[in-house]
Amino acid sequence: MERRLECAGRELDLARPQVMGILNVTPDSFSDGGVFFARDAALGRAREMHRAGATIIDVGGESTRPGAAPVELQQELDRVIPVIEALRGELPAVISVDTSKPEVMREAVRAGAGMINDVYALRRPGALEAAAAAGVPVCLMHMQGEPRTMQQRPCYRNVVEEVGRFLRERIESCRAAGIAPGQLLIDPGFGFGKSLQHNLQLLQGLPRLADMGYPVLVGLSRKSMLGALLGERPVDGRLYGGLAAATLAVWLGASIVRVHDVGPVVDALKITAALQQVQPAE
Ligand code: PT1
Repeated sequence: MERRLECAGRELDLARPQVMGILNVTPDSFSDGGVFFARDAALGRAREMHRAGATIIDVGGESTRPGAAPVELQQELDRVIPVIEALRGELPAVISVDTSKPEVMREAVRAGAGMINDVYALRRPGALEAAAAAGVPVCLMHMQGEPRTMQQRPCYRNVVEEVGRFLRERIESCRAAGIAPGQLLIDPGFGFGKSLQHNLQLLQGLPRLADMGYPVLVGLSRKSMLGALLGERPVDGRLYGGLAAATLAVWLGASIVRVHDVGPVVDALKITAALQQVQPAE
């Protein structure tokens, strides 16, 4: 697998685990302060995550968590583009844009984004073409259904095989659209149309996805899967479980972890990385 990923002039070293910090620019996640308040809060949060060791900042203006409703194009642009422009000038990190809309992909890359993170894996009309023209790496994620309803009755015969088959099909579409294989990352989409059992089987089966030869990105941070395993623990009590999950995911083959709690995860992954790199005793 290619160990260096070039993201609009900034390099990621995938020979070591990398941490992607989550930057939500959704006014609802900052009570009712509005878009300007959300923008300032987001910039402060990005600086903090970069200082704590995030090498990628994932900027999103539309929630895709279970039950979330879609956001209008102009609203999403108004939220993410000014933040991407400001971050590009200020931080040396890779800026990723978490979007499914081709217009947002185009504008975000024009504003300085070096990666596209699409939970719809470029299935929206025009997204394949927009990503191909943008020329930056793309993360293809698996989702069954759509955010509003995906947790109603998730169903698979073999979740690891089906997610693998879906990702291979999306990779084929990307290559046919002119996206180089070295520009692709894959993500099993934890929590996106999956029961607890499905999520655990996917984590266990991560080596099989990693064997496809593309860098694997995972998002487990604060998700309900952790809450369920911890006895219905609320979101703010899932940090230690999340550290175990991030550590295991990297040990099982993930190259990038998408997280809220950057500092703690960076520490945990120093242990994992040391173990991955130590020379075995004779
Ligand atoms: C993810 C991801 C993402 N997750 C990528 N992008 C979210 N590449 C947004 C829950 O069960 O895993 N990979 N962008 C957030 N989505 C969720 C899904 C948040 C489920 C919470 C849950 O609690």
